[in-house]
Amino acid sequence: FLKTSASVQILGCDFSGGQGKAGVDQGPSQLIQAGLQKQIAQLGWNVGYEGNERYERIVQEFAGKDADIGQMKNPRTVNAVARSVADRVEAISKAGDLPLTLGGDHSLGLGTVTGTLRSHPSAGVIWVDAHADINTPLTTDSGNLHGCPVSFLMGLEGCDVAPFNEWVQPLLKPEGIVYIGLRDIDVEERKILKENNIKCFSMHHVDKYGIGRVVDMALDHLNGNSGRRDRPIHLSFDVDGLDPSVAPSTGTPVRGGLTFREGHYICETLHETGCLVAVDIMEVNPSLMEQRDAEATVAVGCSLARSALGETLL
Ligand code: EXY
Ligand code: MN
Ligand code: MN
Ligand code: MN
Repeated sequence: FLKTSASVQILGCDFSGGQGKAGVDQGPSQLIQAGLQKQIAQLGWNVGYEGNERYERIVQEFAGKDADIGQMKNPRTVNAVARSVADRVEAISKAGDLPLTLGGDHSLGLGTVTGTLRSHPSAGVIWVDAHADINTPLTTDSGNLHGCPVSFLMGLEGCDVAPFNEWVQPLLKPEGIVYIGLRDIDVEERKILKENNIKCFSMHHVDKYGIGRVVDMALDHLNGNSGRRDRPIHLSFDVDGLDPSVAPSTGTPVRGGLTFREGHYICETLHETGCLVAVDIMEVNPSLMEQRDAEATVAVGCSLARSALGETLL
């Protein structure tokens, strides 16, 4: 696999329905206002940007008509938005461009990874997060679907439910994802991760091995320990993977996270592989914490994206 795209298409997903806090739907517009599009252009990419009108329409369509299904909150809205995102990411990717999706809450990951896997069925996923986002409709206590996208991607028990089963396919195999940064996992999620033998580098492993070896081992795992580095990679970066001192304005902060450099190192190293086919920057919520915290979080979201697109390479 050799990536040849010279164009990035930014997909702004102003969506918050996968969790309960307002404001995460302002993440994309803030990242854009901070100059992300121009910053990426300066790295030598052609850059397009598409905003949120399509998702706004979906949110309005279901407003007041989206009762819980079992434990799941806002299921119809999350479903329709993820479905639409999947179609866009697939189309962008099939056109040979690199989709950069800005969230918005991480339920969007169901859409982005589905889109990538339709275009690159062999792609592997690196999911940077404090959380595993692998609850199922049967195990979730919060009912927040941003805690569930990975289980839907894998078609785990309990995920064959309406309305998701109208389109979601189990495209992701347990060996096709690696986590980095985990430190807040629910009891039942832990069971799921163990039973499915899913590769997890928690903060404990980052401390133990250092981020350099962790990223190396993550890439080795996705490449079947073949020594090659040619599997297409989808990076889904939840900014709460970073320490709250680095990315304070996010809905579910957990202390003890990745440093500024560790986060950027991941992005830089994945860029270096030449195999990145999609990038998500998720869970930036500029309405949380103080103004200066919001600005710092937006700035780090921009710089993570730039690193994934090659900024620091000389
Ligand atoms: N595991 C908890 C839940 O399912 O509600 C917390 C999930 C937070 C998910 C954030 C987006 O990464
Ligand atoms: Mn997440
Ligand atoms: Mn998270
Ligand atoms: Mn539970």
